[in-house]
Amino acid sequence: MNYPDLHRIYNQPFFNLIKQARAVHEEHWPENEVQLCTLLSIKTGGCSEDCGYCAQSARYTTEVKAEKLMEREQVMERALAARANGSTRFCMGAAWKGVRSGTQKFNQVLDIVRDVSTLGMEVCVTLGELGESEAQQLKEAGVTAYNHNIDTSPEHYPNVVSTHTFDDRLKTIRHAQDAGMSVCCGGILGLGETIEDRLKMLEVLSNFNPHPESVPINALMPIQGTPLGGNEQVDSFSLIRMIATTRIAIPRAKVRLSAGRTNLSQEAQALCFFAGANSIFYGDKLLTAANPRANEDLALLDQLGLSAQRPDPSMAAPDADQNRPAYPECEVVAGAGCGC
Ligand code: SAM
Ligand code: DTB
Ligand code: SF4
Repeated sequence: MNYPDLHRIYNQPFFNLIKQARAVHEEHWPENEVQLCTLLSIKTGGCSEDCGYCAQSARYTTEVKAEKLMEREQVMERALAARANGSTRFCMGAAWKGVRSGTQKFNQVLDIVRDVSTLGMEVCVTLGELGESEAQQLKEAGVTAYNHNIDTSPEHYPNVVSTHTFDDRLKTIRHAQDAGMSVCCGGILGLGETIEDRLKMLEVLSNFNPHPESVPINALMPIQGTPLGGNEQVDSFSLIRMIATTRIAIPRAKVRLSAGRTNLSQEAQALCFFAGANSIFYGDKLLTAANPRANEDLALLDQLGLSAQRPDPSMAAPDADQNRPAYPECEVVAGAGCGC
């Protein structure tokens, strides 16, 4: 979908927008289900990158202390607990610029993925930059989906991060897609961007070919000590508008109401589900920040007559549309090619 269409959709009167989004949602997701995903930070803090929102960057003094990569036995314990609590996707995050084949840390991650993939849950990882070979090995080890967000518009990205580029993000996404992993890719609201930036981000996401399997919409959780720690909380109506517009623009993707739910009323969350959100992070913690308590979430879903979605661990990546060029494409995004 292109920017003018997204602008028109987003700027309708609020009720027209959520009504349109609801119709698209019911057509593609008639089951009244919400996917429950549990996050675990398997390597916390000490990250070389300077993402201005992140508690885990080594460049800022935050409450997060750097830790080493978790052992596979500990990770398995947490994955088993997540499954016992009803989670169907287990998402493991690492505070790294990226991973490289042949390194001890990457081999350790592959072992963790092999173990977790035996549990019947969808396995998601978010490890930063990937090349072709790393993506292939993760796929073979049992990863279902790779999370790598574009976070904001191409224009606003350099105002938030200087240690890597928007195009670097797109290249990693291409490598994950080429390896046959589903891509989980979305962004954050509240980084000092305009509504135009939010819609330009959505324009990029909606032009992915194949489309992203899931789109996390995070609301900035301002972290003291980071450059964006003093930013205002995102207002609920613009979050709901963004979710509705995402549902309309990418009908078959799961739209995940992600970080920032601790700041949302249950009524605002209900409107997000009405407008097309059908996935949440579930469990008392995100990576380092707080999330609503699991029993409160289950009570909310029950109140709304929503049930937990079943896992689909063998989930194939979405099919590409053969009538459109593959996007992101390395040559296109890098100008001169990425050398991969
Ligand atoms: N290091 C990997 C990367 O950057 O892709 C994975 C972890 S990173 C923490 C995953 C995503 O979490 C970011 O892309 C961003 O969208 C989201 N995120 C991080 N800090 C956040 C915050 N303070 N508030 C909201 N979302 C946040
Ligand atoms: C995503 O889009 N949001 C998740 C997940 N992908 C990895 C992470 C949210 C992080 C919130 C801040 C924290 O816990 O440090
Ligand atoms: Fe590192 Fe990811 Fe945080 Fe950026 S968002 S500082 S890459 S952990």
